[in-house]
Amino acid sequence: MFTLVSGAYRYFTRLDEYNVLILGLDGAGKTTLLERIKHQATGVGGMAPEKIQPTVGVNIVKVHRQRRVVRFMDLGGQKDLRGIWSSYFGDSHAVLFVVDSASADRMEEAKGVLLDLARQTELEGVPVLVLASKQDVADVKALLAVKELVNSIADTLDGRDVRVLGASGIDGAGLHEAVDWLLSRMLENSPARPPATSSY
Ligand SMILES: Nc1nc2c(ncn2[C@@H]2O[C@H](COP(=O)(O)OP(=O)(O)O)[C@@H](O)[C@H]2O)c(=O)[nH]1
Ligand SMILES: [Mg+2]
Repeated sequence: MFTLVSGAYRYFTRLDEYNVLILGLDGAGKTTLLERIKHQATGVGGMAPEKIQPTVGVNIVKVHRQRRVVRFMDLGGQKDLRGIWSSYFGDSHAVLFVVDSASADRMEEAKGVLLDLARQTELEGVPVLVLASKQDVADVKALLAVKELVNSIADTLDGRDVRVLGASGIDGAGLHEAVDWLLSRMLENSPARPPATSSY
């Protein structure tokens, strides 16, 4: 009897947790997007964009959706900090890759980094959402350029869920859709990558 009751208790208090790695070049807009996601999810917080400093460690924001927790982890994107990304790969359930769509001159560099991620065996099969950031200042062609970037490495990304969405960390455009898409794909992929569990 006790096991039944404690089993039911565990079931109803169980929280599934999914980890999303926010990756991309330095200055792509990762931390600004994360602060906006936090603001949209909680109605509070969300650092003013002009106060955001280049990320050195890791910024973590937890968003509760449909009795699940999505833990966004924003890692520093400077070249010499990218080495630590791999220590988070094994525990991640999705990648949110941010490309500064207003910066045409760094597209090739972003493509190289995304290609490298797509080749990592520890990330095999995880859904990848590519966010074309700074849509509030980019022109229409910018989103197309990010789509082309992703198409050009489609062979390497093959076999996983991939989507490109426009977004802005300043006005919040695209972010609800981004979180919804990530959660639905992580749920679909959960037989391959089960969530971590905790209880409330
Ligand atoms: N206009 C505009 N500027 C942005 C946006 N997101 C970030 N920025 C600016 O881009 C710079 C780098 O942003 P940050 O979030 O620190 O990039 P990170 O290095 O990828 O974390 C900052 O000056 C931000 O204010 C956006 O959506 N629109
Ligand atoms: Mg940052």
